[in-house]
Amino acid sequence: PKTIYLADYTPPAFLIDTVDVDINFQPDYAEVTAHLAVRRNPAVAAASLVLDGEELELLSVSIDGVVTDRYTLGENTLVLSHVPDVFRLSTVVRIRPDLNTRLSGLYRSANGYFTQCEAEGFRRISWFTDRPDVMSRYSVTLHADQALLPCLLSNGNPVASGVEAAGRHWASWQDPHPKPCYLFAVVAAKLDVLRDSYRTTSGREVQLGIYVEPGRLDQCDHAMAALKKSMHWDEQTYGLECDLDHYMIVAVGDFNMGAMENKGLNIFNTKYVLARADIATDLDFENIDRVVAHEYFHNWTGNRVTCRDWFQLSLKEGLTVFRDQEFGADVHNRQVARIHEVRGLRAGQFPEDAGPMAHPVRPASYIEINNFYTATIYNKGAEVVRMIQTLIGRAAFRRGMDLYFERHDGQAVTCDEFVAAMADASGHDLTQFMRWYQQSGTPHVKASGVYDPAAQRYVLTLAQSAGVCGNLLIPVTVALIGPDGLPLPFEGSIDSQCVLSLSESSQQFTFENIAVPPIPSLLRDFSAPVVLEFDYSDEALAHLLAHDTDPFNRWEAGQRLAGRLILQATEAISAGLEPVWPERLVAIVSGMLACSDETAAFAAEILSLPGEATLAEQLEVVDPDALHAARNSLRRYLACQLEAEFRACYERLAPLGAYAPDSTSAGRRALRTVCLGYLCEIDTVSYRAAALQQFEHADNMTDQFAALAVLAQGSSDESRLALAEFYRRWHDEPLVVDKWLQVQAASRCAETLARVEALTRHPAFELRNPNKVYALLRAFGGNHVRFHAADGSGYRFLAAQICALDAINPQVASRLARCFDRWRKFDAARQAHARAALNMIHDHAGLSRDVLEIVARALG
Ligand code: BAL
Ligand code: ZN
Repeated sequence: PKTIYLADYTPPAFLIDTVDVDINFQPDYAEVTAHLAVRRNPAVAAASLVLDGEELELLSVSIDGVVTDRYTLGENTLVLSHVPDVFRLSTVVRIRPDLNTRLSGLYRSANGYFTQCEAEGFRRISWFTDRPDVMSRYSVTLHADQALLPCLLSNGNPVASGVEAAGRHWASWQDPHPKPCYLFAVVAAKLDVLRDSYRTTSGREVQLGIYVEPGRLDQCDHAMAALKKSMHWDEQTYGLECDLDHYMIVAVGDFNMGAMENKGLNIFNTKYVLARADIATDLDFENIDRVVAHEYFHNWTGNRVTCRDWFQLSLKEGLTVFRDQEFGADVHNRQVARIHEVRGLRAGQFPEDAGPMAHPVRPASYIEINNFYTATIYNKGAEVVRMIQTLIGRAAFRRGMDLYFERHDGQAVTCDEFVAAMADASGHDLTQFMRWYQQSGTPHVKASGVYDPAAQRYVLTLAQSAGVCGNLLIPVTVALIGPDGLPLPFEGSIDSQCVLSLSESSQQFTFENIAVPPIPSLLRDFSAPVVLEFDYSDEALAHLLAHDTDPFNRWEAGQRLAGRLILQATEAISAGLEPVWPERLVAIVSGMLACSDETAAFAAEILSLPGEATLAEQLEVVDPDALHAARNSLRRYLACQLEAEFRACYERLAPLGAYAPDSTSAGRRALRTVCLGYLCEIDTVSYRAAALQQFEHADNMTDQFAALAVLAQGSSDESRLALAEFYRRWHDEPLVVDKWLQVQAASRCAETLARVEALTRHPAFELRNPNKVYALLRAFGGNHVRFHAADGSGYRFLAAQICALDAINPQVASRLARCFDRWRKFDAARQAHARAALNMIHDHAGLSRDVLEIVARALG
């Protein structure tokens, strides 16, 4: 397969000003007629127009209304030589949406037809120059059977509709905004709709609609509220108003991604729309808020200003994730939101950045662009945007956003243009900062401090690891915590903290008039996506955990302390010794259990130990069994030492009334779940009975699923009973069935692999449905101790599933293949098993470009 390089970018040779598409849905095919107003780009000298197409049955090509055969059909190209400078190109193709199992382009799902065009799906619908810097005005007409497919939707505004012979109907839509073809969408389906409206600050009335499978309107209220909240937030925070008359969200159960920001016609995975207290957890409610907001925010950051090419993907994704993070922090719990972001980054992005798929926020090359919708583009990209805000300040950042839209509204641009707007609006030189877009890998920052009591001076030295592009500009937010737990004021500080700019390989920062020896609180609020090394003593960490005024760093101190102890215990267990746990922890945990309702969510985070995949990154060679045993041993130790406290806390946090998804009640539930988890480590009948009691009597999915998840970690009768009952109750709710699959695939039980294998044959599982694959197979691939089984059984199982899935849906198969990323972290025997499994995938006949790129890099 061909590698595509950023350095090879050239502007499009032809521009397409308007696109008129007509799609005629027939029982086993669709006929697509497209009329394109094409004109030569005067800036580019090229003789031929090269169009992209995939799996299109070409019926005719016309130029200015005259049918022509003067074209060349390549494997995935249609080349027209010697075309006029300005002309109307018409093509007619036949496509087979019912056979499209890749879910890219136009495809069938349970209630009708849906599209997904990002990144390169439009070429599976019609011949086109499928690249984001070709922007056109679209008119769309759809024809279909009226009874089977009553809703006919596309981008923009409905302009006309009518009936046709034989029980068919048609509808036309016009999108006034020029857009790249990746934002094109149509839906032809039988759906119910929840309608509402929103009046913008300037008085535009926007009609809102959420379209779902018939019978599910009672699961749409939360998404509608989230949409209105996001619209308001973007007006308040960035002065950005909705530019549409119609904003529609359509939910579909078969969808490769989470959701898609098509102009005015967002298509969502049902997972991020449907919610009701009895079927969705607190986390589901919060994720819906975030994803609805994310797609809405794309309307400006992505749609009004889009990407010049796919190497710039983070221009829209990093920025939009940053915006949805800030929205989430404002409407939920800012401290806990930041902790979740960093947990996610460490569990997903840091390993990616240290593995075979490491790439810069702006990659230099790719084989398959769908493989680059990654944690690096999205989450590290968001951290990069956040660092700009930290360096230049919130007010200047807002000015930078205004300038970005002033300069680039309606354009397809690059990351350089975004950063230039920030630099110009703030007066900061961000030249060095651009290296964050060019360099892969997680930087390490080494810090050390020296206190001089005579001079009352504290000197902090910060050093960064050298990267291939040179030193980065790293914002390090710092405070100094005194022995009494109070932050020490110092010159130049605001609220006793400051942002240091680390730009050289090593720099010293001097703090004067420091009367007592401080403990530095470094990288506050996780001010940069780096690994911070500072030789904190256990006492210093306990002090920060108790007193740091930065909540993130309080949590961080706890994670550092627990992580250090677990890694020491892992070493001991590997050497055949029993781990020893210091008593200090007991008092700390006991203190956290005495929290208020308002701080319960935060306490739950402190009491949740770092995960195995995150800890594994700190080891040279990972022994997953020892790591797993060490982490569980610490959980059991704390549970035994603090049994009464955990029990009292669990009882104190019993539900106060009917379920509400607000953050305070969610925090109570989160901490109660943590307590139940610790208590069940003691593995007595009475705690399993308590979990079963919670499972049976919960009036909401959060509590019910939490109890199930705790029980599913064991193989007790209670566990079997709860799993069977859960499926009996919920087998008709696909999203709840996903939870049932996921909880079994994530179980630490020795028989998990056998159970997962059996579940692949269960009627609840479908290899064709991405949500089912993610719930069962990807969850198993993320089950550190079971996927990395010493005998290689986990690797062999997943490799076979990847090969089978690749023939159906390469995009999803390729995501599954990423579970192998860190195979080189393990011992030689495990590596041999993983290599054999990867070779088996690599040699599989007919392997897609998608999976090939991942596996070749892994074997690289
Ligand atoms: N643009 C792909 C889906 C998303 O990030 O919103
Ligand atoms: Zn996005």
